[in-house]
Amino acid sequence: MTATVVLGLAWGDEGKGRVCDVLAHDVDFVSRYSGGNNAGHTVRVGEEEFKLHLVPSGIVREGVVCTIGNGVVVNPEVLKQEVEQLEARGLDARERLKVDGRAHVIMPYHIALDSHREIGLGEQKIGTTNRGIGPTYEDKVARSGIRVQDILDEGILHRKLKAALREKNAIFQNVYGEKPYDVDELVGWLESYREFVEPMISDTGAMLREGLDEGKKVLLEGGQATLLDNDHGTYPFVTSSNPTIGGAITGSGISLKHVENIVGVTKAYTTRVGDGPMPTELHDRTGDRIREIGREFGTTTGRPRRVGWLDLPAIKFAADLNGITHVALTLLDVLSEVERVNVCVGYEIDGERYDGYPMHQTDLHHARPVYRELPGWGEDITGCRMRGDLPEAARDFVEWVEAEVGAPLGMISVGPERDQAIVEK
Ligand code: 2SA
Ligand code: MG
Repeated sequence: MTATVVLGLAWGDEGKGRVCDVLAHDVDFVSRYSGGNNAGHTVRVGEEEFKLHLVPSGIVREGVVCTIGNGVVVNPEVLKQEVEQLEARGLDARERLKVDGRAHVIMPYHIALDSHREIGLGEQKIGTTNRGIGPTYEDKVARSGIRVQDILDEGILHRKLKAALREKNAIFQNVYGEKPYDVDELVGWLESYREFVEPMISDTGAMLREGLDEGKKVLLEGGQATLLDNDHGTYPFVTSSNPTIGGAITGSGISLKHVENIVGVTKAYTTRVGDGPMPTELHDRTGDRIREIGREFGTTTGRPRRVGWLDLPAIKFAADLNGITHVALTLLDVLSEVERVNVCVGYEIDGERYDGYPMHQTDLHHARPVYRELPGWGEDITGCRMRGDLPEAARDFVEWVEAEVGAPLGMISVGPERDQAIVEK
C-alpha cells in the first residue's frame, strides 16, 4: 500500500519530472493529478531528452502504467500529439496510458478566453501559459464543463455544448467582438478524437486503489507547485488547480491511507515564470548567469524564468503545508558557478522583521529578503554520488537546508542525467 507524492515547494519547474524519473524505476503506476499541458517536465535518458506537458514522465520507463487523473484538464489535441511523438521515438505510449473519464476537456473557447482575459488585465496580468487552464477549471466548478467521457456520447456533447455556449457566445460577441462558436463544429472537433481516446478512457482512481490494495506502487507526479496553488499560493498570481497534497488525493482518486511518502522538490535557488511577487528575485548579472547555466526557460512557453536565491521561509511554509516526508534538492550543480551563495532566512516588511511566510498578499509584495550569505564551493560536483563526495561548502549548504526544512534529503540532483544524483533513503 504505498503511494509516493512528488510535489513542488515553490513556483514550479523544481525538477519534479527528473525526481519522478529517478523514483519511477521500481513503481507500477505514475499518475498526474492536477493541471494540464501548462506543465513542462523534462527528462533526460542518455542522449535523449523528453519534454512532456500532459503525459506523466513515467512513460519513458518501460512497463510503467501512466494515468491522467480526474483532477487534470485535458486538451485532446495535445494528448494525441504527445502520444504520437512518444510513439515515433519507439515508446508504446498508447498501450500504457490511461485517461480518467472524469477529467475535464480544454475546449478551444477556453484557450481564447484565457488569452482575452490576460490582454484585458494589462499590467495586472497573471502571466498564464495561455493553455486555457483557468477557464476550463472555472467551467468545472460552474458545472458547465465537458468531460473526457462525454466524447463517447454525441447527444450529451450537443446538449452540454449548447448550454455552455449560451453565455460564452454572448461574451465572445458582445465583449470581444468575435464570432460565436458553433456547437456542431465543436462536436465534430471532439468526435475527431473519439477513436484515439476511447481505448484510454478508464476509471483511473479505481485502477490505482485496486493496484495499491494488491501491493503495487504508485507515484503521483505533481504539475505546477505549492506557491501556485489556488488556495495556498500567491493568489491571484496562481494557477487554477490545487497542486498541493489535498489536490493529489482529490485529483487522483486514491485515499489518504495509501500515501506513505510526500517528496517536496525545491531547487537550490528559486525561479518563477509568470507574474506575481517573488521576494528573492535577482535583477543582476548573478541572476542572468544562473538563468543561463540552469537553462531557466519555460518548457511549455519558452519564456525566460525569473531567477532568485532560495527563499527558506517560503520553502518551510510549503514543506509544513504538505507534510513532506522528504526533500529533493535539485540543480545544486548550477550554484557551483557562483562565488557566494545567498539564502533568504526572513523578510523585512515595512520596517519590521518577519521569519515566517506572510499570509497577506500586500506583505508579500512589500517583503524584502534578509539573507544569510554562505561561501560557494566553486568546483564541479556533477560526479558526486554520495553526500561525502561533495565539497565541504556544498555539504554545509545542503545539511543546513535539510535542518531548516526539517525533513531528510532523499535526493540531491547534481546534473541533468539520470544517474547524476545523490540518492538516499
Ligand atoms: P496557468 O497557465 O493558468 O496555469 O498560469 C497561471 C500561473 O501558473 C504559472 N504556471 C507555471 N509556472 C511554472 N512552470 C509551469 N510550467 C511550464 C514550465 C511553464 C512555461 O514547466 O516551464 O513553459 O512557461 C507553469 N504552468 C503554470 C504561470 O506562469 C502563471 O503564473
Ligand atoms: Mg516545468
